[in-house]
Amino acid sequence: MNLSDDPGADRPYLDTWNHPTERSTKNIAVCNGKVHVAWFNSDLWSHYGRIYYRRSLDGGATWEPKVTITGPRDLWRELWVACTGDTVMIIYEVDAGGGNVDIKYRVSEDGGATWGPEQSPITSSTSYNQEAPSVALDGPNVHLAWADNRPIFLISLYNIYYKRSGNLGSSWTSDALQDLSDSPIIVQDPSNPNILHLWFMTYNTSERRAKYRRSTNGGSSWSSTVDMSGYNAGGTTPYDRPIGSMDALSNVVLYTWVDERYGNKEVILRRSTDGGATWSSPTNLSGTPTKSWAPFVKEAPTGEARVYWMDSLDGDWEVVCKVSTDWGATWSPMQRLTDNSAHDGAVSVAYDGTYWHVIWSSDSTGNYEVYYTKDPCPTGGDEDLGVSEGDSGVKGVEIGRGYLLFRESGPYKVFSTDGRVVASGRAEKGYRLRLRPGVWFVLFGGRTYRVVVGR
Ligand SMILES: [Ca+2]
Ligand SMILES: [Ca+2]
Ligand SMILES: [Ca+2]
Ligand SMILES: [Ca+2]
Repeated sequence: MNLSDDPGADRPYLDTWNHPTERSTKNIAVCNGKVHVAWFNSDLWSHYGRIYYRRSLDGGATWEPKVTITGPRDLWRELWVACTGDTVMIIYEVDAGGGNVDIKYRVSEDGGATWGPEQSPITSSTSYNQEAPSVALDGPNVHLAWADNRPIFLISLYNIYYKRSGNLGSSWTSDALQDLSDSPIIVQDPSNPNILHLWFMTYNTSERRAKYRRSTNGGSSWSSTVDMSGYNAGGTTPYDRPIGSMDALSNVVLYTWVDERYGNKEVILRRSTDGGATWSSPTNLSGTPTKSWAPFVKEAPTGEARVYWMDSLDGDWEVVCKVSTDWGATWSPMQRLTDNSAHDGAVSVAYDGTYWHVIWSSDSTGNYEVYYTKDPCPTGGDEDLGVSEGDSGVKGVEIGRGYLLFRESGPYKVFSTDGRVVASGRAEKGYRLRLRPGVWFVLFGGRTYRVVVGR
């Protein structure tokens, strides 16, 4: 679904070509069945524009009209959307003039119906750059991480900072320096809210690595830095940074980044099952010969996990995905969310207990739009996937009353609409798989079909 549908350039990341370079974007959040999405709207080559917001009150089925969160004004590249209950925060960068970047935010306490005034979480050293805000919300508690180039001993380099608020930002702790570098992502484990995880990277002439810290006491103190990649990402442009993301649930932490130790840019995963104390060895999650970029990883309480990323397949870019049903231990083959000649990317994902909600953007209309789907991975446009009972000639599968009939042999997987695998195995020609009436997604013969099984 085209959420933005506007003649301006609509992108989750305010760069010239829809290609995050700092860290993976997070422009969607889901709480209490309400889906919250925000994005930049500008002229294609300009940072002058707006931030728009849209919400759905019915889990993504229907959407209210977009509203303006800020602008038109000079903005910067990144924003972040988070929610807890009916509290929603949109935090973003603005260009305060002369290349001075500041962080601002607005909060809604009624599920996105109305929004409070713009606020500034950082009030010291504001003439320097404050960038890359990332927040975790937990009731009235706000955990904020950002990057800041205020001078330390007269040297102005980017460092990561952290601060928190216990009252939705009415007051804050002081700015707590973490470590040298940039692009933080802060993640709270909903099962263990005192454990906070900090993703960040170093990217300078001597070191280009993905890094990690954690707090086990709600942000009061932090561990020393762990060098997660242990390898310098190659290249010297912003498009070579070890970009990534992270998620944590029930002490399972999935940590991703990008480098080319496997021969080209790949999405690499390390996994912790003890809340970030110890980590698995790196594994190559993407495994494509093309450039893999900007992974977004998300876990569900069922043990299902998804990773979506953008990959330069076919010479253009596609959003692709993999599914795990064992907390990230093993992963499905890669599937395409998009399959077109446009530049598709900047994907982020939220899970609401039933559905996976996915946001990305594409220039298929010529001026960038923000797209939404709650279909599982893999999927595509509903139009080219939908088949119904009685259809014939559909790639080896026939739908009957209460069953699927396989007209060819091969491995299959059946997903419920919330993305759970409900059946899998190898079908022999003529095999009938019994399915309850309803809507299912069937992966067979390398494609996914949305099928409707009648009563
Ligand atoms: Ca547009
Ligand atoms: Ca500033
Ligand atoms: Ca690759
Ligand atoms: Ca494409």
